[in-house]
Amino acid sequence: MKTVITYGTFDLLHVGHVNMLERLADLGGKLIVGVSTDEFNLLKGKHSVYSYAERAKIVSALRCVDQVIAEHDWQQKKKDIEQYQIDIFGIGADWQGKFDELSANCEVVYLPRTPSISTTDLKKALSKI
Ligand code: C2G
Repeated sequence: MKTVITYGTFDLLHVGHVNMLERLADLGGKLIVGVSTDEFNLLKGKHSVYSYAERAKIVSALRCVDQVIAEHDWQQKKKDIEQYQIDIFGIGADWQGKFDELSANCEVVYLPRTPSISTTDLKKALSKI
């Protein structure tokens, strides 16, 4: 059993998020998800429809997710990897290479995104209804 960690906003949870989380969970057997706080989202230039509390509750309800923690900043990953004894850090290939420095602390994997779906597109579609 290996412990996997990933991070994200996970606003308006959709099948692309679920595909990623299920594939990451399958890599190790235990999955911890860092959900970006509303404050960190603003630093990422994102304005979520759902609050942090709502996004964290929705993600934690997924069968493949074992634990949800708050993602407050860019720097916490190394500490999280140590604190939660992480074996694998994984994230979508849209971040390819951005977190390679974590390979000193654990295995780093970038997985392909699910095509043709994004929170941005969902927001656009909903705004036209
Ligand atoms: N994702 C995916 N397929 C999509 C959309 C998203 O696989 N169609 C994946 C992303 O690659 C990411 C995860 O779902 O691994 C969460 O995506 P976002 O909520 O957009 O999170 P992001 O803004 O990438 O935040 O410190 C890391 C950041 O917090 C990542």
